[in-house]
Amino acid sequence: MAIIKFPDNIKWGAATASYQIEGAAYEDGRGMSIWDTFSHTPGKVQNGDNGDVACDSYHRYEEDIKLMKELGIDMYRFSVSWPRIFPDGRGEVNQKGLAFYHDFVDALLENGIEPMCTLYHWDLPQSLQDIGGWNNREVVDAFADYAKLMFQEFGGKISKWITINEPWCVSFLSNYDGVHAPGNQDLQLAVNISHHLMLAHGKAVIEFRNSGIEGEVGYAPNVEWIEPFSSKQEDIDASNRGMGIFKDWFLDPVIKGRYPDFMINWFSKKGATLTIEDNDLEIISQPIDFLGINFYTGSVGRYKPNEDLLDVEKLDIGYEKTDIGWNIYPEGFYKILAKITEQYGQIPIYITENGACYNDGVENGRVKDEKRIEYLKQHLISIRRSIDTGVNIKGYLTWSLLDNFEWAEGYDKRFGLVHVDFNTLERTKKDSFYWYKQTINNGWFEK
Ligand code: JJW
Repeated sequence: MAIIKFPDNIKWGAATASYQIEGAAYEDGRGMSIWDTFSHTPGKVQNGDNGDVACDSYHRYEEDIKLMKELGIDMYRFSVSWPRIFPDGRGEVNQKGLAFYHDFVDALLENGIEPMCTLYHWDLPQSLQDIGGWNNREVVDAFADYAKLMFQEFGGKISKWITINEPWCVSFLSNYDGVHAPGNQDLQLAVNISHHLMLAHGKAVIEFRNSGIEGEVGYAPNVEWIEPFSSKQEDIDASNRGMGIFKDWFLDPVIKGRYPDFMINWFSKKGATLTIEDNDLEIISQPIDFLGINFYTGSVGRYKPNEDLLDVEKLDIGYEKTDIGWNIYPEGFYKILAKITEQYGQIPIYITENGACYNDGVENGRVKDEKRIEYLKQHLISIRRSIDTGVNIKGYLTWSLLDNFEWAEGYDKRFGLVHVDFNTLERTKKDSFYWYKQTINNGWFEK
């Protein structure tokens, strides 16, 4: 048995996102988002689920904050629904939307919980999709205007800001694989959108600095570790592409001010070109204050022509998997953090998402999710090891506080420390909730 102890100044938290928890989809002047459209399109989401009600956190946030307070988190990461603020994405501001987030943030602060606010966690206003979505540079400017308004409104209350969550999901998963809204399958579109997202990020950072408010701004790419199957160069290259589409493609432009040639060349080989306008890279590479990293999984990668976009076959070498089918690979968490630090320096990092899908139900008022506890322990051991080797970890926020709407997977895939009954909306604390509470309280756990 060992004691795994964390530095006193590490911040502990939990994360959620607006469309996944809020519900109240038609209330108080909220406009439609691409996830309303997508989830109401038959065949797009498992069981035909949608976010109309979700966890009903829009109405139950006081109860949720009580849970956070009991859990003892320092920080809560949530996202703002852009179409609650601008029902049409731009133009008229919806005061009721702003009022909701003021009440919510005030309640967090009264309870001593620091808000970390994500501006874009996937619920693009449908009106903006109607003019081409992220493929249209007008949408980039609409995002900068929305960000500016939020900084002005919430300066002095919110000090940690994330511009874009998981740009790979927003571009490739949503516009090449077609798995998430808006569900396109077009590589050129996905490449354009990935660049426009980075531009939107950079413009928001400029707005943040110009606003003069206190605080820190960053963004949150999701990453995976892909271990080469062999020492053959073709396997190493394939694995680097497999990771590159998450890591280098979305980190190089921000931190180094240029896109990685090996990825530009690969996309062009697959028929898509990257078009950059003058000054774009200067805007994108504005200094940021921290990096958010979302990590869940990884795999072994082997070169296989025409297997997928990147010609990398992700092998199953017998990993244990969570209930969403993702490999459990805590070693990969350590490795990707070491690699990011090697490539980009000791930039402050918040782990903005890490957690496990297990679908355990309530039995006699209790949820025995010991596998989630084990997953969290293994990944926190990787964090401990990362800190020891010089990765600048500032905080750890688990995904998620609550079971919620897991996008195309619907409500069946549960990531929460708190169980939600989606018929009654009743919340039940899982065993992992009590374990995390104790870990936060102690600053260590036993393994
Ligand atoms: C990959 C599916 C075929 C969220 C993926 C599907 C098959 C090419 C979880 N992170 O709910 C990745 N999440 O909102 C943000 N992250 O491929 C937060 N990534 O593709 C969580 C889904 C995801 C995915 C899901």
